[in-house]
Amino acid sequence: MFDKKNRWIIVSNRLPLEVKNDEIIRGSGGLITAITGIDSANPILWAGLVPGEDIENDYLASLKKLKDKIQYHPIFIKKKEYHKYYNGFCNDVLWPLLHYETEYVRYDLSNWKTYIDVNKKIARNLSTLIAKDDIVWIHDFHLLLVPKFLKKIKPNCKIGFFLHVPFPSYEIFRQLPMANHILEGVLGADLIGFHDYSYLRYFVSSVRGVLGIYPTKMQIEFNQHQTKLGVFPASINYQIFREISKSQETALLMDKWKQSSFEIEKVILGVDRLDYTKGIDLKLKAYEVFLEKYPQWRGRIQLLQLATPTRTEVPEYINLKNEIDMAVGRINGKFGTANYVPIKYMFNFVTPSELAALYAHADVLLVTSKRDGMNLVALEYIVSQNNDDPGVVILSEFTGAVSHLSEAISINPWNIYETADAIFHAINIPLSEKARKNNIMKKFLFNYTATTWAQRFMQELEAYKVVDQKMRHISSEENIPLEIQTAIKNHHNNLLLLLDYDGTLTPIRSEPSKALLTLRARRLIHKFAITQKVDVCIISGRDRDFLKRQFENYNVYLAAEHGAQFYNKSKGKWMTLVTDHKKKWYASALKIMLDFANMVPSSYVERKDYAICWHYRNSPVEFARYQAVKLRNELEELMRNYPVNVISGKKVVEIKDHSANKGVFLRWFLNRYDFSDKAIIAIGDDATDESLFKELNSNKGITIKVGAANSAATYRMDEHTDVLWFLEKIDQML
Ligand code: ADQ
Repeated sequence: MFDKKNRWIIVSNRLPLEVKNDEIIRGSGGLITAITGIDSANPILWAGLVPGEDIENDYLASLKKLKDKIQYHPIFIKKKEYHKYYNGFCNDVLWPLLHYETEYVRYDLSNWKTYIDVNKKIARNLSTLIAKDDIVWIHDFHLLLVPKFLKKIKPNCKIGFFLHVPFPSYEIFRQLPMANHILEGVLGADLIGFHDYSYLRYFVSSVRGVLGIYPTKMQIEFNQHQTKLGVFPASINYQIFREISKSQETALLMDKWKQSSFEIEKVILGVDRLDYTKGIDLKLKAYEVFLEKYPQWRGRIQLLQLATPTRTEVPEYINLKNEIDMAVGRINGKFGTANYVPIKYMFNFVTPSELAALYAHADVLLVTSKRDGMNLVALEYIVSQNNDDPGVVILSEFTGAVSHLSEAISINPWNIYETADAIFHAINIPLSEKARKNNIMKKFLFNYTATTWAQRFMQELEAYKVVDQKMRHISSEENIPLEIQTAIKNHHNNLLLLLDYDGTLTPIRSEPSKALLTLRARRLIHKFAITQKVDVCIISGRDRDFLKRQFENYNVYLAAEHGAQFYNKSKGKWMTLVTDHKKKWYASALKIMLDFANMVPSSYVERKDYAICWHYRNSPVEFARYQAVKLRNELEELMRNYPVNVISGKKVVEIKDHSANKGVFLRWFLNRYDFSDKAIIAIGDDATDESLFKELNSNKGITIKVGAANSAATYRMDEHTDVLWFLEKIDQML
């Protein structure tokens, strides 16, 4: 069951409150409408940036006076930094790119760096707020990296992310130079929500294309962390909009509208932020075509366009405003008379009652967005309609809302002739049909509110099984945990170290041959190897030649190919530990894989003794990926009666003897040699280390996972640099 007491920490770019002359002013916009519409029994804390210099005291004092169910947590930021992050990256890069408007994109490396810094700062700030059962819900494209940064500091905290804007197709998204960082950032979340299924599908294909991962069933595994995906269309607070639309104030305002346009028979309404994505230019063109094609309506119909000012200081937006102003002037000049204004155009903010009056007054709402994550205006219009004389919605097929508003008239806004005909059709729909349409959609919105939206999302996040709560964190900012120190001391400083290689002793490199030991790591291994008290065993998926080269002069045990081959340091000899079934499968698998290597440019086959890998990291991406799926299927089909596993890794397909397993190796190793007088510590970052951890846990050893993923290990560290710090600390102890 959903726990009503859990606090929801909602995080958005900005807090929805501004302080002006000691007064708190509420902002407007789709995200604010959706979040403030939530009526939840869970306590809500809303965190967000507040830009400005020396404003902390005033802001906090004003907040104190505010009476609100929601608590607010401001994160103060200097205006200059905010400008670079918000205008420089969010609005100059992400907003246009995510809306397919690539010609508006302006890259600036230093703005990207600021975006990273600000996301990091927010994550750090949040980490000081989060209590044990809090659930964190991060909103929108301004904060795409926060999930990763926060997960790193608070791995046990449930983190959700919701994208309010569209996610574009892979072909668009891949243009973003930092596409991989953005995806890695957001994949730190446990659940990612979208308005529409198409956005989810595009996200999955971008993850596949950019990161080379193959997500399954709405779930993505990246760096051994699972992220669930889901579709949660945002909604509005039905009751609030009904109440406002029925209020006296709204009725008075509506009368005013009626009086001011009493000769007008039909009113078409547009309510949009003045943004290039909203397609106001297309709306005006379509309206012009309508007046041309249906001259009988001239003098009897009016387009009321409310455009909300947004980013008014930015050149592109100034140009857009000029363009719209000119188009409105031209159309009014062309069709207007002394008594008739075809377009009434307002460029300002309005109060909720004024907006409700416009909604109730208009016969048709016309939405011509070129791209729109959802479009809450359409929902607000439907809910605000009077039951006796409801209006009709004409809705662009490029909005998320079109999937949920089944009775709206769907149009392609680029087809201005179709839109003109849709206007004609809409104003001629009989009342009974309009009522039928409005009732169906109103009923849907009565049941599916902003609260339902939030609860569905949070319930799914709540149900998410977060990483093992028991894993204790080892950090270079603290000391080695006392239990580990005691275990080492109890064994008189005698120690067996079981160490993975890639990602543990070295960082993961895209070129495996470049993942070499640093001087710092070499020095440590050398020091351990020469003391009598410490035994080191390197256990890796690498083949024996590579390990031999890396550890040539060190007196350490080596287990290559996940323990299939073992180097006995006292005898200076390699031995094979897996049963040799190789003859049965190796040659035929190799033949198939070589065929694929010939077919796919720049791909190659790596022959290990008990495994074969087909690597395609430098090959043409799409083609290679397609062939990788084919290869895997073919191998699984042909090898199904042999003792092998076929695994798809990062740009690699591997077939290996199934007894080549680190856990199996460890069991053999501990039986073969007597380490009973030694404390045993295993460190690894990979999925293949899990069998080793399980085996060692049952032998009372100390197991340490590197990275944030779930694991059977008892301890965890953030990254490979912490491993070196840890080993140095141990060295100092001995
Ligand atoms: P927006 O782009 O802001 O939101 P939208 O969903 O249409 O777009 O919401 C606009 C909001 O602002 C509505 O609640 C409306 O009432 C209000 N509004 C508009 N004009 C106003 C005016 N002149 N004065 C006062 N209020 C006004 C982003 C995405 C959308 C997505 C939402 C929610 O771009 O696609 O639907 O988030 O997820």
